[in-house]
Amino acid sequence: MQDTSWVPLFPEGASSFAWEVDALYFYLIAVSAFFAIIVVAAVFYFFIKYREREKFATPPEIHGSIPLELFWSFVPFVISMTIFLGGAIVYYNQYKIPEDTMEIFVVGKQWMWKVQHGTGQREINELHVPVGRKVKLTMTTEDVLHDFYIPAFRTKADVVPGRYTSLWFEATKPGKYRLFCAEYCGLNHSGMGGWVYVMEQRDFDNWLAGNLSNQTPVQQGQDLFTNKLGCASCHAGGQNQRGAILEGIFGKEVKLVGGQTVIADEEYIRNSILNPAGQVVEGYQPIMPTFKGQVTEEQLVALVAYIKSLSGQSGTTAAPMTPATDGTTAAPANTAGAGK
Ligand code: HEC
Ligand SMILES: [Cu+2]
Repeated sequence: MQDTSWVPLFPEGASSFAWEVDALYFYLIAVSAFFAIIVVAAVFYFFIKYREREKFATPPEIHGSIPLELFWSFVPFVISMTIFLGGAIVYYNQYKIPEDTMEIFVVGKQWMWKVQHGTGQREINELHVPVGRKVKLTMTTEDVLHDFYIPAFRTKADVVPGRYTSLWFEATKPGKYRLFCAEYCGLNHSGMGGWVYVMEQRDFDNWLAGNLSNQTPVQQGQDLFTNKLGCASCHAGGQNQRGAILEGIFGKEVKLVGGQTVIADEEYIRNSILNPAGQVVEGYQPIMPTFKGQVTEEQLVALVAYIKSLSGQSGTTAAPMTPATDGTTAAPANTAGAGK
């Protein structure tokens, strides 16, 4: 049973884990209803059984019962453990991001969602995704806390200023689904939403192809890196290299001055750009200037995508894309199979 759309109060379920969330929810309701009924029935039963029959009667003394104590300790323990385990499994499936995802960037802003695809296609308050493909959203916000919520996919995640958060899903049914901001974020919070369009892979490819003149995030990042922000003057390699080597660092451990090591993930790269003095790479002088206030969230996303691509991590299409050097875009290939 994977379809709960017949339940009047439930939104349609359209992701690979929607039914798991619903099943857990039904289970919680069933457990609660079961005990509510027992309690209410016992209340009425005792009402009648122990009603006042004569004034000032002394009831018989009750002594403890070990088997009874064991029984009502053990049974609730087992039940609460099934709730815990069910919750943990559903949580794990949602928050562990699988490897082979198509990455899409999302920047929240009072009061809109700005989306950019790996091919450069941009959209606002709309998100087009292919059906049967694992999609990862890497999200941040320009201003306050927001929360990206797609009820039909049974998933949501906070979008936090100054950080990247991510969320993944695999849509199972083509269609049009609601998208909301689920964190009160000011006057027009209720208007901060839109639609998710789940399309067949072929339609999605056509939709993407409708806008190939755009730069991809990687190309945009490269442009910022070499031209607009001048990162290349220190990081380009060769004899004049004064900055740390960026090729191949993504996902690897970086040794910092002071002996600490960190994993070079999106967050780390972002911090290295905004607050370089905070984590200085071993063997280098802290000469990198801060770029705080000079780059927008979208430019940061592009820089991160570019630095990732230097490690052979495109993360933007399922097909491995060679780091963009000549301004061409790898066409999104349909490689992912539909489901497990
Ligand atoms: C003045 C030279 C200079 C400029 C300009 C510069 N950097 Fe750096 N960068 C460095 C140095 C030196 C380090 C190593 C010391 C440190 O971590 O601060 C570094 C470190 C980094 C790191 C961490 C690397 C690692 O191996 O962990 C990243 C990422 C980075 N820079 C990105 C950028 C980006 C993006 C820009 C442009 C927006 C930029 N840098 C501009 C000199 C520079
Ligand atoms: Cu919001």
